[in-house]
Amino acid sequence: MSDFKLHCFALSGNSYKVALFLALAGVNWEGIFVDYLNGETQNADWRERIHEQGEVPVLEHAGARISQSGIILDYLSDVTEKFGPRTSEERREIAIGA
Ligand SMILES: N[C@@H](CCC(=O)N[C@@H](CS)C(=O)NCC(=O)O)C(=O)O
Repeated sequence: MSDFKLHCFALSGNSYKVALFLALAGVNWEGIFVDYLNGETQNADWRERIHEQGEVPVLEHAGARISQSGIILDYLSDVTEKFGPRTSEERREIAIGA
């Protein structure tokens, strides 16, 4: 069983940013394909289970479910202690890029 689950799809740049982090960090993760183009995120059941506003990416980890790619990246840098800022200048630079 994976430590991190990422609800995502390949055409999503926001998903890609998070998937790239997970891959480069070398953690145990899996992508869960979201059939966005066929309207899966419009589905009431999907919205109730995964994200009420129907947005991707969504990360599941340690009982938490987190959305918004920039927030996810910040969370991941905290829990993995990788790719985080070493200075306040770097923190601002990362926030702009995320
Ligand atoms: N601010 C969000 C944006 C996420 C976003 O726009 N995701 C798109 C797919 S890449 C989406 O799910 N949009 C929902 C919709 O169009 O209904 C983030 O950075 O994660």
